[in-house]
Amino acid sequence: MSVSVYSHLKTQIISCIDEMLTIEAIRGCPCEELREKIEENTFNLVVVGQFKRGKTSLINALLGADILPVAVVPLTSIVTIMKYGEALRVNVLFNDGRTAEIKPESLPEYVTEKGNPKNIKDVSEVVITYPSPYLKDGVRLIDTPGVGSIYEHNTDVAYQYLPKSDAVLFLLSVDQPMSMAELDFLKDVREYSSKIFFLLNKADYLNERDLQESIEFSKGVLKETMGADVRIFPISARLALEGKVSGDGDMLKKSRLPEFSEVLNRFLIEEKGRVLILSVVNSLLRILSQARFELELEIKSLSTPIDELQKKISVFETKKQEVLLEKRDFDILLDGETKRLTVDVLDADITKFRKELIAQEQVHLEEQFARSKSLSSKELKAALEQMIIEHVRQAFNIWRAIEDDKLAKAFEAICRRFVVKIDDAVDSLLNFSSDLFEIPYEAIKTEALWSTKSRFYYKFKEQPGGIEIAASSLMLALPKFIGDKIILKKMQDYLIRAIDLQLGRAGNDFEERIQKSKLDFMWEMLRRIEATIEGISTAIEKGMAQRSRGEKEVEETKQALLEMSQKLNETGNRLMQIKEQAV
Ligand SMILES: Nc1nc2c(ncn2[C@@H]2O[C@H](COP(=O)(O)OP(=O)(O)OP(=O)(O)O)[C@@H](O)[C@H]2O)c(=O)[nH]1
Ligand SMILES: [Mg+2]
Repeated sequence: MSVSVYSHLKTQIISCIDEMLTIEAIRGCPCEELREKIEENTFNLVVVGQFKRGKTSLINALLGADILPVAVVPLTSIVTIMKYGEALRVNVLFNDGRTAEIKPESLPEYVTEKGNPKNIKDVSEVVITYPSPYLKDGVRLIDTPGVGSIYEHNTDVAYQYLPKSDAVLFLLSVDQPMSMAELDFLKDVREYSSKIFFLLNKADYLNERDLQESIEFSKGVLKETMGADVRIFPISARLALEGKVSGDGDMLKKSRLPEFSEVLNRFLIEEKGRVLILSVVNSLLRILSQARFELELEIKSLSTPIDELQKKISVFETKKQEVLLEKRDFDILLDGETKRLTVDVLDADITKFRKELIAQEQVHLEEQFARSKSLSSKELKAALEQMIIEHVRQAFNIWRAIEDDKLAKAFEAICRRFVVKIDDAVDSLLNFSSDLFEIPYEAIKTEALWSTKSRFYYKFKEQPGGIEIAASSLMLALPKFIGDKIILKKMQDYLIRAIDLQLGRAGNDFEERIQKSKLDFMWEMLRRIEATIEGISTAIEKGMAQRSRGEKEVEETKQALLEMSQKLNETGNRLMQIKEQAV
């Protein structure tokens, strides 16, 4: 499936949903939710690499516009997220939770090392919306600061976005052979992300023979680290951008970016797009199938003799009670499972992270202390304090992103198991009623929805909340030789306090999110059992109520119901066609 097919199927599905929403026999809510899922699906691409490999240039090239600042010196210092929007707009998010919209021209004042040295402006990330067709189907491009430059603080920032990536674009460039630091970074990237594409940028510097040599060299080095042969895509971000901006097709082709783009898109669609389409279509077919069953039941109860109908209703009642009991069991089980997630996973991770971070930062603190002998007490205190705040913040941002991903996966695994069980309960109720009232019912499995990476229930926090650490209150009125020792001791206490405060917050935040995700899931899933029971009961009641009216009215109702059923079939056929195109 290509991007354009994906895009086309997506539009078709949305139009089917709109159609379904006009049919009286379908209750609106689940359809709306499915529409949201398909409309909000994103493909997150994170661009990483050593400084100056051309990450930012690549993003400009993919967009075909000179939006992000590029330079010959280490530049990008802040993560920038590009996503689709009707107009070019730039929003800056700060570590303390503030946001501000800025003019696009002011971008360098926030995202570059020069305009915002050492991130004195305390920016956490920048979000840019732009009407590029490339972003239209939910692609998000994430630019990260280069690792390994003299600006150490830039390095860590790059890590935070890896866990949520669908693919990582790892940039190498022909003008700098691969370094040890690059390989170390790659080892980390490998830990956090499941798919890495390797790009060898600035191919325009070399002739074809030298380029091949450069590719072979990188391949050899990468094979060792990755444990297998990897494909390397030579590209020229510069030529690609120039080609796109000037409309020079030959130049674009020469840049070889289109070749890579195609492979990348195919991967994204196969991996995520197709599964999403199939699962949404299956869910819609399921809704249709159930609605059709209820319609037929209503038609049936228009004509079945009353006492026969009443006997059947009382048999149905018994089954209904059984299913409701089962539903209560699900409630209790799910509650237990999520509690276990909090205790076994989250609490254990917090304890481990705390221990490691305290040990690591105590070493840093002592090193910094030894280096700062010449400072006055006041300066010493300020320097140590600033270091603690910076380090703790960095460490937390990274840990939080990884933990978030881990919890999301664990939570979805729980959901997956329950969905299968709940589907079975609903199907058993429908199959039972199908036998009882002698009406066909076609059960459609929706499992595919849960075998995807798309996280439907776990509440991701889009923006990590600000990390604020209050300065320590410490008297400095002691003589320097005693004072410095006391400062170190006080700063050690401060470090632990800062870590514990952050951990307390992060822990609560995670727990709350697991709880909310659970409630959401429970509500939606268990509601399906109730909706099924209600649907069946209502259909019978409606049919029975109609019978007291004249024969002519009954016939008219029957006709209207048959027409509605016909509409359901038509939409069902359209969905089946979509499904065929997607497999
Ligand atoms: N010749 C050539 N130069 C390129 C190409 N891509 C990028 N450059 C140049 O390489 C330099 C670095 O490009 P950037 O895009 O800023 O690199 P970066 O990886 O984002 O750098 P940091 O943000 O500092 O990590 C700039 O001078 C670019 O013009 C290319 O394909 N060919
Ligand atoms: Mg850059």
